[in-house]
Order: sequence, then C-alpha cells, then structure tokens
Amino acid sequence: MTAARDAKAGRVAKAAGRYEPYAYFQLMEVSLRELLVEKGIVTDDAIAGAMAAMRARGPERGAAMVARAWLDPAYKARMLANGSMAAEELGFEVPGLRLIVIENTPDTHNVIVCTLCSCYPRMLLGLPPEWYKSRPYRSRVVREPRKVLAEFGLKVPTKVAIRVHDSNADMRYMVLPRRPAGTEGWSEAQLAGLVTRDCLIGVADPALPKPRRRAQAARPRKPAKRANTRKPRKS
Ligand SMILES: [Co+2]
Repeated sequence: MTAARDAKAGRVAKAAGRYEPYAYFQLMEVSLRELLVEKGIVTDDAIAGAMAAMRARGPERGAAMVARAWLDPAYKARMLANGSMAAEELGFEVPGLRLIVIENTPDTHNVIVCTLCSCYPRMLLGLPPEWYKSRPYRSRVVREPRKVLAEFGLKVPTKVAIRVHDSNADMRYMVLPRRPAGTEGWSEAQLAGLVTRDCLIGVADPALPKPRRRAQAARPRKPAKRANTRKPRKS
C-alpha cells in the first residue's frame, strides 16, 4: 500500500471525527477500484451511477417475476429451471451470477441466507436489509429456522418442512412464494403488489390485506370516538 493511499484512507476517516485506518477489505476495494479507474476500465461516474441505481432499487423486479410465474405456468417452469434466464426474459440483467428460484409448496417452505457474508439477489431485490447481514440471522436461521421464522411472525406448520438455502459468491437464491387464495382474476400488477421483499427471502408469506386486522387496529381509537359522540347528545 502506498503512502499516498494510506493518507487518502486516513483523510476519509478524519472527516468523520477521528482517525481510523481502513480495514483490510476496505483497502482492497479502494485499491482495486482506483486501479480499474486508472487503467480506464471503468469510470468513477459509472461506479457511482451503478451504486445509486442499486440503492434506489426495491424488490419490484423479483415481485414482477413471481406475479408472472403465478399467471403463466410455462414461465414458472422456465424460471424454476433457470432463474437467470427467466429474469433476463423480463429485461432484468443478472450479470455473471446463477439465480436459483425455489418454490414454496404445501409441503416445503424455503428461506434464504448467506452464512458467510451477505450474498443476496441485489439485482432483483435491491440492497439487503440490515438483519439479513447480521450474525444472529446468519447463524440462527440454519440451526433453528422454525423459531427464527416465528420471530418474524411466520408460523410454519410443523407438517411443513423448512429448507434453508445458503447463497455464495457465484449463486443467489430467490423464493417463489405460494399465491394466496382469493386472488383469482387479479391482474399481474395487483399480484406483484402482494409480493414483498420478505416474501422473496422466505421470512414472510404474501397475504391479502385483512379487514379484521383493520378493525383491531381501529380499536384503540374507540374511546376517542365515544368522547366525540357524547358531546352532541348532552348538548
Ligand atoms: Co455472502
């Protein structure tokens, strides 16, 4: 590492209030990035643009693939056979990675993790949530998946097996959740709206908005309503 780069690394940390040299992998990243720019292979603008696009991305692409699969059995078959090609069929690039889509069935529920670091289908779901990268999730979901899913509010019946899929540098997993009952005749866009990031990771199931839940949520407001209705009666 050159003195110039060390100084640069230090300067960045100084701006945050105290000197802290980059860690090993941060230095590796800066060194490689600067070499690539220096050699004219990429530009700083291209890197900044790609990072901005990644940050702005949500799970819409993954959700669109799921909605299409729910409506088109032939597409679903292609998606389960080759996730990368199925993504590209809808115009979503999966550069240099093997995407494996795993289907939830009445017998098996799937959930994804990267036990080593934070591999995640970013090209389809955007950046991973903090908990996905956390040590507790990464270590516990492989040991006690049923308990971890319950903590997410997803109670998987004991007769349903849970399969945990460990991502790595060359492959990414995405869950194809089950289509909720009561969505017959829904449009592709409506269906895609039910598919959240957590459904695609496997820590949630797509659900219809339940009117009962709304009533429960409204309950605490009841006293206020009574107070409002009393006044006109008295006057
Ligand atoms: Co990883």
